[in-house]
Amino acid sequence: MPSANSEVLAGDVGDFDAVVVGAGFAGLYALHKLRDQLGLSVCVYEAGGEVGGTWYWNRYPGARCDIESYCYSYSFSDELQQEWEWSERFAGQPEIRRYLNHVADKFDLRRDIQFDTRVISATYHEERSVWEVCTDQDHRVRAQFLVCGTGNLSAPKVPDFHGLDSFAGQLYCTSSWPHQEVDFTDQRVGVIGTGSSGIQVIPEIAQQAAQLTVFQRTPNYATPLGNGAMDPEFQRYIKQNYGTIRARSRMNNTGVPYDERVQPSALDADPDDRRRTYEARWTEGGFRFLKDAYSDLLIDKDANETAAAFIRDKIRQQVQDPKVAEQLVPDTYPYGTKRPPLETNYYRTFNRDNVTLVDLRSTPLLRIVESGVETSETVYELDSIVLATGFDAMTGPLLRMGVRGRSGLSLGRCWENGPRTNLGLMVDGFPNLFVITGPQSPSVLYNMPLAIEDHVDWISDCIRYLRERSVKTIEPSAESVAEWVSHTNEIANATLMSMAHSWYTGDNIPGKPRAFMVYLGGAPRYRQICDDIAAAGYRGFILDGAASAAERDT
Ligand code: N01
Repeated sequence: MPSANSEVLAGDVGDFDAVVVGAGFAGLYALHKLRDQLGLSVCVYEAGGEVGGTWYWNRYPGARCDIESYCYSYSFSDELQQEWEWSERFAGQPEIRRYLNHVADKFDLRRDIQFDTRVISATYHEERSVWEVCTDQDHRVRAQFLVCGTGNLSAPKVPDFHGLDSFAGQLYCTSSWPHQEVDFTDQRVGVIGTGSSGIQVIPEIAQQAAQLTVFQRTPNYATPLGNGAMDPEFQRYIKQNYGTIRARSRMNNTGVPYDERVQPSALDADPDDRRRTYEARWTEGGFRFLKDAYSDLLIDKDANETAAAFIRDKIRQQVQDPKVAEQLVPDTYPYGTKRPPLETNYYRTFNRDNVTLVDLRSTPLLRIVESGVETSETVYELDSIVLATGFDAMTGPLLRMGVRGRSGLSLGRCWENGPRTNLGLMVDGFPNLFVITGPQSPSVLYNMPLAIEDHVDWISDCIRYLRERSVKTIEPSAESVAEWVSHTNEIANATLMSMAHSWYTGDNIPGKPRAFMVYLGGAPRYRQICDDIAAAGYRGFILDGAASAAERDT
């Protein structure tokens, strides 16, 4: 069996059963599953210098997960679950990287991963039913299956600030933070962007910099993370009950084992009871405030407003200067319709003497100049600028990879009006191309490691099915894709989720077609649909150029 490291040298052409792109949570598990359980020859390409994916690149101070670590981790190996000890309730980026390195060692994954190697094109050759994959290191390999573990938030948004190149100080991006420690002591620092990344990095930089200026365009509804050291007693309890915890997590839309105490409607609740419920979830931290209180918060605008008003009051209570507090209060979109950040000391950071908030809605950012940031009001002189301006989410990583399917059709052309998939897993006209947590699957609104495991397991079962029947290709029918797109949109339109301008809809990228890119029917229901389709002989899919057996029989 060829090995990615030993046999595919620059310029060579190698043949594999599968090429996997990415060595984050998704690519690592895909390699393990396809190589070690299915017996395929697998080559993995990873643009970073080590495993980790998003946790390799986003190493800015304060970066940490916001789903509890005992949930935000693999479930496929109980041995792994039992041996790994999390030190905090929500692990920081260095600990998550240590965990993924441990996984790579334990399952001997590195030998099939080419690091520092970016895939620059993937072309389907119809006559041979193979994918040819080229990299920026001059590799050219062929494989029957192309599995994309490219992540949903891995293509940084490059903001089109006029004059960005003219800045004489240091420029940093949270999404590609330097490997060596950055020291902001005695510096005047500006942070642009107040999404999850900005909200994590701002309190950290404020503790070091002489002066921190935060440039905010849209305020966010951030609720407390509630981090702390992992209680050894709780860790023991988890390990003893991991099977049940994972089963409960998989039956929960967010992929966490929250109690089944969520009440149907915030509007039906007595106002005092509702306030107590919000207060309790606020104190518990994590996603409990959004996901474990009332089930109509993302469906009914009035219900949503009860939660939004509660958060606004909390912001006002935390920020001493009423003018600054009002600038931090969101009021132009419903709570949860932009991805809600979870915070540690974020709002209180604005009480510090060395922190200034600049409201870009009232004083727009005009340009970056040599000495700093110019708004309609003044020039802010800065030594360093930190861009926390987000990602070309969901579709960006795939579209930047130069994918071409049948008849040379580019994925970009195919998705020119927004992503079109069946199940978020496959695209018509792109046979044997699998996307892990692709657009129109639950992905980012579920617990990512579990979402990844669900998809990799489905892909692996599918490949096994094809191989057992000597079927060379699978792709969704155009009809099944049309149905899935319309089903996904129908569910999204029944919610409030499209009401904000966010990366969920592509609005954060100028010129990107607007489409809600996440399946909102819930992971348990979604998993059942995927399982039913597989059990029906891949209903809605075309096998070797013909409708699946199930479809022919009906
Ligand atoms: O990016 P974002 P992010 N001028 O798009 C502003 C995950 N994540 O990297 O809202 C001025 O949310 C933009 O303003 P606006 C998580 O899923 C998880 O912070 O467009 N400002 C916004 O404030 C998250 O949702 C964790 O008006 C500009 C910010 O930049 C996702 O990654 C931690 C601008 C971008 O916010 C993305 O988060 C970090 C411009 N031209 C990230 N362009 C965890 O905790 C953009 N902005 C697990």
